[in-house]
Amino acid sequence: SLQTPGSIRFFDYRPTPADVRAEVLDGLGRPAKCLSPKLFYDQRGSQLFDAITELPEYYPTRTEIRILREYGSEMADLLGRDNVLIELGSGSSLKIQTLLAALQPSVYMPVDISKEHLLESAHALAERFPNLSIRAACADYSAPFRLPLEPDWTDLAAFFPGSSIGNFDPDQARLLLGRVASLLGPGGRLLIGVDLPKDPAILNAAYDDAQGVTAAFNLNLLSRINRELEADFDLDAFSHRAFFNTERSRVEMHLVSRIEQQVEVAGVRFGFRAGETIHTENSYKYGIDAFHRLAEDAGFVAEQVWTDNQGLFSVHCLRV
Ligand code: AVJ
Repeated sequence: SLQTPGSIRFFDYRPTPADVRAEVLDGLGRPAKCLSPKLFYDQRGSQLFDAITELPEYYPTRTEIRILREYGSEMADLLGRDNVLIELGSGSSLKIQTLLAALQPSVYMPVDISKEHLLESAHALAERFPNLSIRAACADYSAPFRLPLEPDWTDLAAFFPGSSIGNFDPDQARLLLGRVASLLGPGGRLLIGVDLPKDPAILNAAYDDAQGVTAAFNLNLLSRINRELEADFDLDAFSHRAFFNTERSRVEMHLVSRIEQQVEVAGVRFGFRAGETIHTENSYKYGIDAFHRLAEDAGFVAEQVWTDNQGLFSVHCLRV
């Protein structure tokens, strides 16, 4: 571990960098072509995602923050204070800032796959909360992961905002929640943001906004592949498609080939029929009962749930 100034300690578990080449070739080689949504977040993609969170149509971010502000002290009562608070996928740690004053953890442990992002936001947080002890862990929580926990720390809580759980298929989501439950141990609490099913028109607009920011976010995947894998995707020959799949309760994002074409990626040729798609993201939406079932299958007990007054988004408190 590396000692940085102030109250920050940094632990690098060196998440193995995704083998982008192998992943892309595997996804494009399947009968139903797909690419992992993890690949969205290069530098430009992360900027575009930040822009998405400010769009009028993209309700999740601002709605979740409103819920956290409104019910922060109730959440703190359930999560407990003076504990160790782990945040999964902390990113720029914006949401936790609305909760820190209420939660008053003795240790805050942001976990993120991006080292730069993690260090930058840990330093910003240390300046705003000079008395907070921060243990930043660079790790990939989508696979089994280690954390810098001390054996005598028994009072653990976790925060998993943004409905990021919705990017996993239900089976993977159950596995991930199960790992979090065993990491927290008996009595541990998880505060988790979950987007709710709703009028498809609202969902379709949220993932296909009028300004085309989400379209740019989706298409940026192809620019990234062009740059990193010496590919020759013609971005004008693909279009963004997003829709709510009611049967599976998920928003799907695709890149649709406008024409019949061939694309070369890392020396391999892929044919596209006109109208053929690359499936780039699922964003599952769970009603309260459906999420309770998932959480209970993973070893949690549902303790409390808060929503906004329009029923757009939910924040659950779960107990191990
Ligand atoms: C980062 C998974 C919460 O699914 O809403 C936003 C990503 N994709 N617009 C989501 C996303 C398109 C986002 N999450």
